[in-house]
Amino acid sequence: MNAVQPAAVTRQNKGNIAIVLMQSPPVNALSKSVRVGLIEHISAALDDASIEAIVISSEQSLFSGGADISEFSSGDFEPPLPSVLELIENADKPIVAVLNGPAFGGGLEVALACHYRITFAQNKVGLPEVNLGILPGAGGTQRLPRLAGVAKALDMIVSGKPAIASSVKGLFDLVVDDPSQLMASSVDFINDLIANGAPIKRTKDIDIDPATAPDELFAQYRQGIAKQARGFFSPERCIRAVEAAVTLPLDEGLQRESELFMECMKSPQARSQQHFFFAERAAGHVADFDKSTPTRDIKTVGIIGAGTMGGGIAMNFANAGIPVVMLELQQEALDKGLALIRRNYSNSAKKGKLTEQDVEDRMALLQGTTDYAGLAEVDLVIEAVFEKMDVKKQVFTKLDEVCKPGAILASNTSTLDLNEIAASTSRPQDVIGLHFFSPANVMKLLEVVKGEKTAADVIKTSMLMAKKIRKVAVLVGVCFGFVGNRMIEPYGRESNRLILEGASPEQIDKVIYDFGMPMGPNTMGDMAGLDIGYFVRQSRQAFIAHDPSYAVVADRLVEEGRVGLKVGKGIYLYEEGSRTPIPDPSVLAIAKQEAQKLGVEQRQHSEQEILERCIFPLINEGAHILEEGIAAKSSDIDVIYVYGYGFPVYRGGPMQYADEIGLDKVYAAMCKYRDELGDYGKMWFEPAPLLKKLAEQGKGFADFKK
Ligand code: T1G
Repeated sequence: MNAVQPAAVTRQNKGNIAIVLMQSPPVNALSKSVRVGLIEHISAALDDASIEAIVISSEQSLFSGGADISEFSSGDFEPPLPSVLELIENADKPIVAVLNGPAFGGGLEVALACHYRITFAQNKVGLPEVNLGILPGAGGTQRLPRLAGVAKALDMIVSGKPAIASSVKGLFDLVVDDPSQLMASSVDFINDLIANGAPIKRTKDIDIDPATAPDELFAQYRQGIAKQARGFFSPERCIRAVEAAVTLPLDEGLQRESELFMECMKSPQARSQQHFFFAERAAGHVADFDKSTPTRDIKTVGIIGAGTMGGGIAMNFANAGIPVVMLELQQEALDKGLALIRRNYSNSAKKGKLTEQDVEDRMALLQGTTDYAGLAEVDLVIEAVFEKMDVKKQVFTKLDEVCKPGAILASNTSTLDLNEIAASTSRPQDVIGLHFFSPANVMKLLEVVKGEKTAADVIKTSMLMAKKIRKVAVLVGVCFGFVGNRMIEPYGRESNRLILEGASPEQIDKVIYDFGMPMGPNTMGDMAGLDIGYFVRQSRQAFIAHDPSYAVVADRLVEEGRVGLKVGKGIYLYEEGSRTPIPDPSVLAIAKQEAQKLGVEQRQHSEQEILERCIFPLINEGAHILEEGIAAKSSDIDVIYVYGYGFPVYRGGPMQYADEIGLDKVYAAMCKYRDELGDYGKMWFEPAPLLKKLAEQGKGFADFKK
């Protein structure tokens, strides 16, 4: 016997007011049952002669998170949300939306179709559909401009960012300061409506004064968003929908909105961005722990190293109100680190992101010590010391001596073997990797690295702690480079090899930039410092010894002191104080010399070859990572690449991108380069067995479960 599902929508009459409540946890997504329930209860209230007004509100802590994204792929939109909104807007009794919590997407669109709207000042409302590669498809692009003005509506719709309710002038008929007074104030407001025979205010009756939306408004807006909207499909369609609101009556505007909505919905970008919405959340659903796994209480955190990395990590905890003890053995280094953090906070205050009080409150949470004993009582220690195994082992041996039982001992290593680090302690079950990406106080990604012996409660505590410090955590296994840095290696290798084969750095970077990465591999290498890759290659000679050409040009540049932007020259040249890469013909000359030495033939390369040779080996490495269980699912890899490396979210991440173009194409290209690039191809383009298998089965990485 199936348990009876509680009704997704309820109705109760309070005198002559019908209260219609959505109750569909966790976010009142406007699924079919909610849409059917709204139609049922609103229609019943309209037919009930004793009812003179109708309230729509929520039993949940938020009003509604919008349409049910998980239903999109079903293609079943019956009854369509716009039909529910037409019922509301055309009703002959006043319908009042009482927003008792955040209202996003279709949730806000329900409120926009109502005749009156009430909420509390600090509530949040938004139309975030653009983040899903679509646009508000239930009247949001037509009704919000009528209520809140074109400029505000344009910004909310195209940015997708939530707004504080009190900042959206014209949207609400009553805004109360105290949320606890919301319902009482709403009932009073509605009783007044009834008593005064207030009119039924339909948004569709509002015409937009064209003078408030001159053509230059849209032209300037397009220009203003050009950089961050680069490559995206839906922002432009959002703008066109709002333009329609200015010139067309509501019914025609809704038709135009619907056409643009379907244009977006059919795009690969919408599929990719909706994939990513769930991928980001699924990364936190770690199969390794369940409700019965306990967690450890983290009241104070120790950070070893007050340099750029350690300081950035410390800021994350101070921002979350968690006290930090920072250890540097030299007082001068400690003072310098704390001063850098204060400078960072002060800069945020200058930009208005923090108040001066915020700065002082956060700095007060940051204590320093020059003695390991200062870490004796912390619940979690994170070391951010030099990336060398013997240094890490010394630190962990010391932590094993001083830290209290049950303290979690974490390494911020970005490539080293966590199991080897854990083995230098008597408590490997308490050791975990917390790989922050630099700058640690900015980048959202955190690779949580589980060692062979890491305890389940340590994993669960770390994953939940990541959420508390507003990081997107992905659980990964131990291998060189874990997931992100392991996959970026073939990407960098191919860029170096293509330069050796005669491609110019700027040609490579343009192809990759046009693909949607924030910058090409050569610009990225110069910015990070070519010496980082150089030292990694030096430490991995055994792994690359079979390829004498491996990054030979980059190695030459580093050996000549050209380590990148920080010294004004790397693969590119840089003018004093400028970050603009300037191509340097001498790099091509070095490539030509080295190619001759190695017998490598130089030639022209198509953009397609450059793109495939940089991106497909990265994907292929992801397939190996899945086969080895280093990542639990392909969507975790996507989350790492979008948040850690700027992979365009409109492509969903490297593994989603591969699934979208078809693994058969990726497999065929890998085989092509394996067979056409001589010994080099045989060395580096052998398709991963999982890629081969899935391609032959006509499946995608998303179908693979270890
Ligand atoms: N549809 C389906 N599931 C949703 C959902 C939605 N709209 N919103 C959240 N979930 C799931 C989510 O996957 C997670 O599931 C759980 O709810 C808690 O989410 C016609 C077409 C509302 C601010 O884009 O921004 O309306 O992982 O962890 O941190 O114009 O969820 O637990 O299994 O994020 O408290 C537009 C998306 C839809 C808002 C709450 N709306 N959601 O944040 O919880 S398209 C959005 C959010 C649309 C109309 C168009 C956030 C939240 P699980 P959570 P949270």
